[in-house]
Amino acid sequence: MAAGFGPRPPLPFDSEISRWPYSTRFLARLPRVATIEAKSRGVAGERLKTRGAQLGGKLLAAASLGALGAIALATSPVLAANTNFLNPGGPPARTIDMLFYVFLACSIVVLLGVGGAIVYACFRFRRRSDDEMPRQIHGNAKLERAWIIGPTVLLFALFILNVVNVGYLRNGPSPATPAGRDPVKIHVTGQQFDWSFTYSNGKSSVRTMEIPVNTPIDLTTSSKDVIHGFWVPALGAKIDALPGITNHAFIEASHAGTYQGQCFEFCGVGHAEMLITVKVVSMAQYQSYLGRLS
Ligand SMILES: [Cu+2]
Repeated sequence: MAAGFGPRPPLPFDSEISRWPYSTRFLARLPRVATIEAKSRGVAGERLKTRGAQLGGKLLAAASLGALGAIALATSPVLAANTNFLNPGGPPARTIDMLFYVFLACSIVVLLGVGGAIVYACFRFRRRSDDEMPRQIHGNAKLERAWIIGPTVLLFALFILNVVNVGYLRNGPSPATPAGRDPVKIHVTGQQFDWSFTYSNGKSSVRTMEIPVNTPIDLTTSSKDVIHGFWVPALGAKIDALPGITNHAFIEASHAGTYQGQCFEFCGVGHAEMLITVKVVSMAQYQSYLGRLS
């Protein structure tokens, strides 16, 4: 009998082969496994489609709400008029915008400088492996001087810029200067929930104030009840109207037109109704308006 044709003696790793996932038994079951997998993929696909449809529906609902909100805001009488403080209607609003842009530019420079230095340090001086200790630094006199002197100079410059302009923004151009013109005095009274404006001849108007163009308006404000806030963004001043205290502000318009404002201190349930309309007209029209008031 030829040696080697008898039954093969079991090999020590046969049992391992039978446990291997791709054993003969497993391969024989493959078509069934493939069917189950395909089915489960189908179910998962359906679930994915359903979730996609739900998400699409939510996005559509959000977009519709957004569009409705935009239409409601666009047709609002407040937004129909110029209420944008970055679209100045006169010299004080232009001065406020100049201050805003200077502060914004300085803030951006500081943000980029500090943020950039942090990001740079994170990458440049990071620990590159577990057995590496980054170089330890115990001070840098030049850098320390720079970050003390730099911000001090910057803050002092911004402080001076504010000090130089705050008097003008509060009181208007001094009559003694070339830009000085006699101001028109108007007293603003806030009460729940209306504004009234009393002119130099003692006559008053409600909600709508008329002022002459290119003329400083010297405003005094007070309140009959709670704290209100007078603000017509495109013309400048933002000033509280306080009960028992007379406050002071200055506005001016360079062009004829209508400007809208709103009480900016929450003063009760009718706060949203406390709109302010300022009509800017020529001096002749203003004088005629004063004559018509009762
Ligand atoms: Cu209010």
